[in-house]
Order: sequence, then structure tokens, then C-alpha cells
Amino acid sequence: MTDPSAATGFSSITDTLDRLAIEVPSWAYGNSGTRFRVFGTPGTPRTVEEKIADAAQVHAHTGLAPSVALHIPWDKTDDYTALREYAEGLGVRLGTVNSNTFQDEAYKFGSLTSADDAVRQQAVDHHLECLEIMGRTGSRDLKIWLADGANYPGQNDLRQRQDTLAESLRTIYDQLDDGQRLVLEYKFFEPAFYSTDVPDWGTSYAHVSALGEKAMVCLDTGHHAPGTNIEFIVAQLLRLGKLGSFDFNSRFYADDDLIVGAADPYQLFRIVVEVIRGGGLDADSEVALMLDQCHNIEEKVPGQIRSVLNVQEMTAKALLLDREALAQAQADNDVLAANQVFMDAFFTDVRSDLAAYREERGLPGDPMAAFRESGYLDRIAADRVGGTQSGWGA
Ligand code: LRH
Ligand code: MN
Ligand code: MN
Repeated sequence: MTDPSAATGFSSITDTLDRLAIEVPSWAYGNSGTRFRVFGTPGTPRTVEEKIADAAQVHAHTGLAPSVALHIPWDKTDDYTALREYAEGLGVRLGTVNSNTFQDEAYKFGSLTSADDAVRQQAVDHHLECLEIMGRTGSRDLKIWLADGANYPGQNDLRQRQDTLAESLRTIYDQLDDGQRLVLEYKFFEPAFYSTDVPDWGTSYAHVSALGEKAMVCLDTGHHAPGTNIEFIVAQLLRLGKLGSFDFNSRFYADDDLIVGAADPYQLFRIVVEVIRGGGLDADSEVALMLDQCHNIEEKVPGQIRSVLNVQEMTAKALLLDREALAQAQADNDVLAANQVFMDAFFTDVRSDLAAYREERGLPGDPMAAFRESGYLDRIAADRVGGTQSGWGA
């Protein structure tokens, strides 16, 4: 029998695929929703340990998600060393620590950008606490997303807030240990609708460049205006050596945080093509791939499994892009040939090759089916009764 993977060249990409690691967010396992309603799911975690146990299921079935991002204060605990050991006992690591200055009354008018020194100090102190936690969890990255901004023209002194932000970030940055990084996430709207203090990659880039080598940009795929060419931003930031991490998700309309690759798998493919082109999947790459998602109506653990599989599938297609043929067509200015080479990679069906690839590594060929058959969801629904289910914001 002929080897089916020979036709697609699949065997040439497995070394890179083996390196693919996608961090999952602890908050994906909690309940979430919209401002209209939060729907609960039976078996939703009540503690950070239960969130980590769910995340470990994603890794066990896919081999793709070896670490879990934490959110402080949502995942606060008394003993982070014990939490780290607990996670490692389940086969996963604790990853990025996400700060949170978007839910306290004190930050109604801003946090790291606030003109009020006491408020700003409170926000800085929160980040210093996150750094302390990172020391104990063994985390590399502190991720900062700010809700700071204004709803009305004239509300804030835009210039003051950039200056104050730079000062606040400097104070935090100076406390980073060797090997730790600060990643600054941008978002063009919400909850501030007129002006956001870190609205775009350029603003994030300006701040992290001023800080130094340990500061990088975080690109959340859901944080752009419709029609934005995100792969261009990826190419540019990689070129500048400042793409620290991704928050992957899909958006249909706003900052939906829906399953990555669900709205527009072709966009995800184009993004991954640029990640590979810029060395983001090389063995020495420090670009962190992470999901930033919530599952409002679907089951959360299989929602996360589907998500990491979507990234894996688009990565396989992107790795199969015939770069030589593409370079030739580009050099010839053969627009249609170049586009065809590109589309051929996107339309290559890698699903059976990926199933075989997983089985060769002792993983289920169909992780979604294997998880469903494992009975895990029934077990957690039965076990996790009582207590308060965690959710986005708790
Ligand atoms: C808000 C947001 C942001 C953060 C997350 C915790 O937009 O989705 O992307 O990373 O909340
Ligand atoms: Mn995000
Ligand atoms: Mn977001």
C-alpha cells in the first residue's frame, strides 16, 4: 500500500508539528456569557484545581496543551507551590499570569494610566503581586490587558495617560526576573468606546520597545477592527522581534472569544503562514501561542479540544505550503500562480494524516470522540455538586 502522507509531504512536517504547544486559559473552563445571560454547565469547576484538572484533559487527549494560563485574582490560592505541584502531577505546567485591573471599583477611570497616584499605585502593586506569584508558579510571562480608556471626547488627557502608562510599566518591568517577560495586549475598543489607552499594535510596540528586551507585544486575534489584515501585523512584529504571544480566538462581530478557527479558518491559516515565515515555530522561538476563549453555550473541555485541534490543523496546512514554488511564482510576478500555490496548501485535507500522526504518538486519532467516550463530563457533573461554580469574573 502506498503511504497516503507521501502525496501531501506530511512526513516532512512532523518534527515542527511535534513542537506545537498551545497554552489554554483557566477561565475557559468557568461559566461565561454575555451581559444578557450566563448559562451554567453541569460540572463547571469550583476551584482553580478543578480548572487545571479540566485543562489536563485537553492535553491528555491531544498532546497539544502542556500549560495553563492563570488569571489573578480569579485563580488566587494560598499556596502556589502546591498548585504548581498539583498541575505537574496531572501532566501540565502553570503558564502565563494574566493581571486584572478591570473589575475593581477603584479602576472605574483607569488603572496603570490613572492620573490619581493612589489608584495608579494600587494597580502597580497588583502587578508586583502577579510577579511574586510567577516566581512561585514558575511562569515566564506576565500578560497585561488594560480596560483603561474613555467613553467621551474630553474625558481624559490622552497624552497624560500615555506618559503615566509608560511610567507604570517601567516600574513593573524593572521588577522582572531574568527569564521573565512582560507582554502587553492591545484592543481597539471595549469597555472604553471612544478611546482606548492601548488600542493597537503600534501603541503596544511603542511601550514595549521603550521598556527593553523583556517586553513584547501580545496579539489577541479578536481585538481588531473587521477587515484588519492580522497576518500583516504578525509579519511586522516578528520582523521587529517583538511578537511575544498570541491570544487565539474567533470573532464574528465584537470581542466574542469564540472558538479559534471557527469564524474564519482561512484567516487562521494565513496567520500561521506568517508565524512560520517569521520563525515563530522554529525550535528556538519564544513566541507563545495561547487561547483566550470562553465557551458560553458549548461544553468547555471539548470546546478547548476542538480549539487546539483547529490550530494544529491550520498549522499542518501552513507547513505544507510549497515555499519554493511560492517564491518562484513571486519572483516571476506570476500573481495567479502564487495565489494558487497558497490556496493549494489551504485546501489540502490533512485530517487523516493528522489522525495517523496522533496514533503514532499514542494519542487518540479522534480526540473529540475519545474525550466523549471517556465519560469525563458525566463524572465531573456528578462529582462537582455544591460550592460555587467559577465563572468569568470569579
Ligand atoms: C478582554 C479579554 C482580554 C484578556 C482577557 C482576560 O478583552 O478578553 O483579551 O486577555 O479578557
Ligand atoms: Mn486576550
Ligand atoms: Mn479579549
